Amino acid sequence: MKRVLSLLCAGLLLLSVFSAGLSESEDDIETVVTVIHAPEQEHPERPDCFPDPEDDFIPLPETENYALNKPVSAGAHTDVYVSKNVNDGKTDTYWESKGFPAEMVIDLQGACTVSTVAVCLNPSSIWEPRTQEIAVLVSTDGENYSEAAPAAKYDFDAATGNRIRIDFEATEASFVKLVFTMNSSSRTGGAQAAEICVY
Ligand SMILES: [Ca+2]
Repeated sequence: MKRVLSLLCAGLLLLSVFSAGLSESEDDIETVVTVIHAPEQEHPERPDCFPDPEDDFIPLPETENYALNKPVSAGAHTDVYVSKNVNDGKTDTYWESKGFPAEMVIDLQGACTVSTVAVCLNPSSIWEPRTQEIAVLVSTDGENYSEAAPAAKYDFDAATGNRIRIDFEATEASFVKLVFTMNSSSRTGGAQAAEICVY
């Protein structure tokens, strides 16, 4: 019994010494916090040797894109490249028609004054340059269309954002129809558009 008590006392002594050492070392720790405020920066900055490729992109209007997420209708599509990809706001999804001519109708769901249509492809440079022939027609009732911009050939190039814009005289429209009649790409037999925007 005496031996047990001795061991217990020795244990308590060791524990108290250890605790004292621990609390002493905690007291020795100095906490140093340096607060660094980042400078006000509204735009990303890049060195001159890395020019922003978007500087050369064809500019699009900054006004509302009336076509975004509106109902669309088109003829047959290729593979998984369905018509609703054409105005989902993403340039990495696209519509591809099966053959020509290919019509794409966008229901603006109400009368809008429109004067620009933009057609975008994926801006990645793996999309090699191509030319597509496109006409723009407008309608207020979805049945009777008039030509806003006659069929013309437009060059798509990743160097300029892989997008084109078609400007025409401002007109009232509830429906905008694009008619594609040619695509120079050897990789497809149809029209291609990642986004069609209407301003
Ligand atoms: Ca898309």
